[in-house]
Amino acid sequence: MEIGVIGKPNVGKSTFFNASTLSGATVAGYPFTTVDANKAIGFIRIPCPEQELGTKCNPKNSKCIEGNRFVPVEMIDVAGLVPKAHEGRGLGNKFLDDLRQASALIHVVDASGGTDFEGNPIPPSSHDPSEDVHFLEEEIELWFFNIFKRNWDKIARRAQIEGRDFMKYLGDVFAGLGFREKDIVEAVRTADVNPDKPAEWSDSDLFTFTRILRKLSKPMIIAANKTDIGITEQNIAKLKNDFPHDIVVPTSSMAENILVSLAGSGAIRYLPGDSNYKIVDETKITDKHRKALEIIDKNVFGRFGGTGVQECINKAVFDLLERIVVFPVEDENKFSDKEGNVLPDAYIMEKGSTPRDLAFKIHSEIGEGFIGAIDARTKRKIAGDKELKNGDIIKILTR
Ligand SMILES: Nc1nc2c(ncn2[C@@H]2O[C@H](COP(=O)(O)OP(=O)(O)OP(=O)(O)O)[C@@H](O)[C@H]2O)c(=O)[nH]1
Ligand SMILES: [Mg+2]
Repeated sequence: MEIGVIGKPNVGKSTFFNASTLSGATVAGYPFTTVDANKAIGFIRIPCPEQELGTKCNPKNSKCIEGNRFVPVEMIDVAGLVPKAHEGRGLGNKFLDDLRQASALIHVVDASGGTDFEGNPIPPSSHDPSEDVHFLEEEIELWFFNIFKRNWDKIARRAQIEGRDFMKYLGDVFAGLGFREKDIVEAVRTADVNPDKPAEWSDSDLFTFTRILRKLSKPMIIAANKTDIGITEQNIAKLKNDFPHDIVVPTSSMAENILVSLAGSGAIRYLPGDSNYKIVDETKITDKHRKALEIIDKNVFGRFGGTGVQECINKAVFDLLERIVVFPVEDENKFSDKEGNVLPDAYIMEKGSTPRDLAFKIHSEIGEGFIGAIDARTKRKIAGDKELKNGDIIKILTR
């Protein structure tokens, strides 16, 4: 499961990526700073059950800070995308290729309206960020469409001749694009096209199918960035109004970057996703920092209650991708593994997963030996096919 950070050039993608992964991708105020995609680990933030259970955890696959569990997710920062990228403009095709495996996208737009279509800086409020959402969605859809179109006749004919289940076949042929079979089935149904006769689909059928499949397989959150500039409210209201079905999160990736770096140096106390910070060492705060913090107080915390960066990652995982987090344990009384580590692991799983799925996720041998599970909170046995809930602590029973 990879989360892609995308958008046109110079909107703050690398700044967002660096702030959320604590890595050092190059940031600069001109287009195409990023050429090769950067990959790093970001985190979702959830309450750690240690507090509720009155215990102290020893995390292994995640980290816990002051009762907050940060669970890793892979993130990818790609080159900026300009109009007609699907025809290869800018770094078009390369950028699009880098996105193949992303299961959700965070679309960073410059909500201050201070960047044109090509990523050149222009005076604030001179560009409507809603237009960026339209063009970017269309670029991705046209990219998919062209890939389908190039191969369609061949695969449609082959599927029909060989009498294959076309929806499954399509998923297999384009496995590299990360389409799930259930999304293909849903897109065929919604587009109202005949899966038994794909060779008869018109271009318009194929495009409708592609658009729906894109929405399902690469869902997007809009990060309305650069809120620190202070004149973004109108554009954010317009984005919410123009895209009522999308999640729009006001963000300041620059603020998040400053806050996490000041927290890292011990100058302030701040955790990603906090709605405030506290100065703990005045001597580490320069005049420049102080000025930046004043702006962050006023424009970011004052107006939006946070930098929004953590919120985007959490929403991508929980709302767009509909995941849950489950804590497997081996000792349901101590909530620990065999070595006594309390709440050692936090697994991100698809909603609808069962204890049996969890067993297979831990190890195929555990999955094969699965005979049942215990809810460690209630100490009750639960059925192997019962749907797990977010935050469940589960002991797997094996033969
Ligand atoms: N005011 C403000 N500036 C920001 C913010 N995020 C990024 N910037 C600035 O915007 C410019 C571009 O930032 P990058 O992170 O390099 O943008 P990018 O989208 O990765 O750009 P490319 O790699 O060229 O596509 C830099 O000057 C950043 O300092 C923000 O939240 N607020
Ligand atoms: Mg970049």
